[in-house]
Amino acid sequence: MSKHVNAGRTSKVGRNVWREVGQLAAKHRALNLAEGIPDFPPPTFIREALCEAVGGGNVMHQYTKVFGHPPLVKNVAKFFSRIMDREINPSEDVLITVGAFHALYCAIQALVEEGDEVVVIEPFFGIYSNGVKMAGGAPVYVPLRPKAGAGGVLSSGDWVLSAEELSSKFSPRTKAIMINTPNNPLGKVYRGEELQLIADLCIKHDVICVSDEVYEWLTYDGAKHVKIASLPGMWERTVTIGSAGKSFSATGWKVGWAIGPQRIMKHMKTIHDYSVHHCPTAVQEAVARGFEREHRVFGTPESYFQQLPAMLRPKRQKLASCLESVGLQPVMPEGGYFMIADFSSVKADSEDQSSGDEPMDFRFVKWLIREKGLATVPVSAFYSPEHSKEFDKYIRFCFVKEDSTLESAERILRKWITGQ
Ligand code: IK2
Repeated sequence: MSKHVNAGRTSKVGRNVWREVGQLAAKHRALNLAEGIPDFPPPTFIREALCEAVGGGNVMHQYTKVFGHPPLVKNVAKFFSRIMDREINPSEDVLITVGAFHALYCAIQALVEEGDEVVVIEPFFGIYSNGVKMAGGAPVYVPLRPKAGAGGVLSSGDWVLSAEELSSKFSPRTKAIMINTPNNPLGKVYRGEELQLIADLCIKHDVICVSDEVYEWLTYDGAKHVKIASLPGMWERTVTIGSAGKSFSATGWKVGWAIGPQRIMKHMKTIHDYSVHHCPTAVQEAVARGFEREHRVFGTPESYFQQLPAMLRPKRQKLASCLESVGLQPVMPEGGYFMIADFSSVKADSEDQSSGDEPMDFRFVKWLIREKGLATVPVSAFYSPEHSKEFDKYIRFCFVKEDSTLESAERILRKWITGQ
């Protein structure tokens, strides 16, 4: 027999729910409220910037600097210096990556080694746990749970951490903690005091915080996005990650960034250097121009970072009202562009999805695609095996969609549940 072809790390990762749902949705030509992909185009100014970049000189078609195209690095540093109210050094504190995904990969690979523990708050985006496991580390999970006694329509703000549980997970082996605010899939926007609790633990145990803030502009109902890196003592131990795909509704461009102190960034740069090396030049140029414009119009209604949440607010309401009216209990997100809903009171209508070993939400999602032509995502996929059972009565809907798409989803749900 030949040797194993794979390295052990490839066997450490769990199932890929995105691929499973995506393939089934394509097979059944289902309406897609599963993936976090806008079905409307990015704003005109940034599309024009890309056309200009592509139509520009030869330099736009050749390699640029390895750690980021200079205009983008400069503009990211300038923009976030203003947001974070501190001088961000473009050549030391910023790394441009292939989407936020690659920034997460570089952070994990740079920080985590065999035997390290990483605290991962649930629900989490898949690479947090799989990335840590592939690096030889051990994820240690802490779930957000609905507050005891919270009744009526829940808000994502009603989902909280237990301070005791969280602090019990820090040990001498803890290297890092991974947080996501606003959170995918829940929409939770962490309050200042919740971030302060995390910050205090990081400082006490000398732990690095990887803060995934790809939905930072998308907050509703007065919720304020707070950067944990801006809390006292946290700049030195935080990597803040962002995404042009999410910020400018251009997910296919795959431009992301990591911002942090040079003592961490230099190691992330090493991983970047020997994984992708360069990122594509023209899209970086376009994003650089996008940031230049956003810096100019920041805080005015002209700013896309204000326009996008303003556009999404009624869509969020539309989806929530539709879900409620058909008996799916939504958790109102205070941020991001996803909404989870409890389907337990309607599941009796779909008996054929109640058999087999799969988690209830996986079966329900597959049934909904196959029988009703609507694609969503099972929420237990965002939890560890030890906690997933507690959360398998929820599915995730995405509302960064045209109104007509949301109306089609509403028609499907109404027809199924109310027969009208
Ligand atoms: N971090 C989070 C929390 C994300 O949600 C994403 C984007 N992926 O979401 C798709 C989905 O849940 O349907 C990323 C990081 C990756 O961002 P990027 O596209 O910039 O790599």
